[in-house]
Amino acid sequence: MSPVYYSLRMRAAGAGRHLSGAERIVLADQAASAAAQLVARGIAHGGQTAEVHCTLEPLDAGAIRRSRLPDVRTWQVPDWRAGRRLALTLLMECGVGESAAARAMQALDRGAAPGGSVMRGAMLVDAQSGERLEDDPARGVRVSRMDLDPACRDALLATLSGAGLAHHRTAEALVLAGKVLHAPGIVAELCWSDDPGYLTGYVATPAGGYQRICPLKQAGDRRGGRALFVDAGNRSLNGLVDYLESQPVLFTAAGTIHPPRPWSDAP
Ligand code: WAQ
Ligand code: MG
Repeated sequence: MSPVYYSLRMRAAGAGRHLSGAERIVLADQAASAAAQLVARGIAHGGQTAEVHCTLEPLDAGAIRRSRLPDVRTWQVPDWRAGRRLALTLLMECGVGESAAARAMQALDRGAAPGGSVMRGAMLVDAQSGERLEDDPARGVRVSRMDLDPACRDALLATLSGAGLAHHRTAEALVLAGKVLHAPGIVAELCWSDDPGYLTGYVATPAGGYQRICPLKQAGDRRGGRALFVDAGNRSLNGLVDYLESQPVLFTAAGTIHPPRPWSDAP
């Protein structure tokens, strides 16, 4: 019998706001332990968590696409402001307009949801005009149904960890960016965490892969988020959102992982 894959999603909320979320693709015999892990993560928010929702849904195995993770580069910058300048440079190199990139960074910096709080999902941003395109600016678009292939998950995690990328955030962000980079009309993704202690962020582009920037935010800052830059001339927003939310993608191989390098634009 061929294996049955499930989409497993968790979201945790408290005091009327989103606290954390996660998405996995698991086999039936791993579903209970993976769900328990995500519930544990959802309630580990310093007593703020009021509710944790877990959803388990079978996937059509024939619809699953398999792919390779993006190549990884890590740039060490002198401080978070230099990190933002590098992010701007990388975004402009791949065709995002300067003001569109700057506006998106400003939105993430201030809290991209109405009222300055953190969004549950990603903003969709017109790569030229900088206009926000998502229907719901509080929820954004939640990229879902992607994971390391269960058949090689442990080997891929060992490869990442052997290259100095042991944090679960890195593997999860790499998987998310890997799915995003195959999306129709995507020019780039920009991300930094809402965790006040996790300062590494990234810019991902189809040509440049996954480029980590350490640091990309200031220590102690509780704001973070994601901007997905969309080619204005190639905008089938419904098709794009449907792919991001629903198309299952599993990663079966790592890309090239380059050693960390310093970057500075100081004279
Ligand atoms: N789809 C869309 N947006 C999401 C998703 C998703 N599945 N998950 C999170 N977001 C948005 C949401 O606004 C979060 O507030 C924000 O992104 C940050 O999420 O070492 O940990 O889970 O290479 O805090 C990046 C660098 C870490 C990793 C990112 O994001 C590395 C991170 P977090
Ligand atoms: Mg998260």
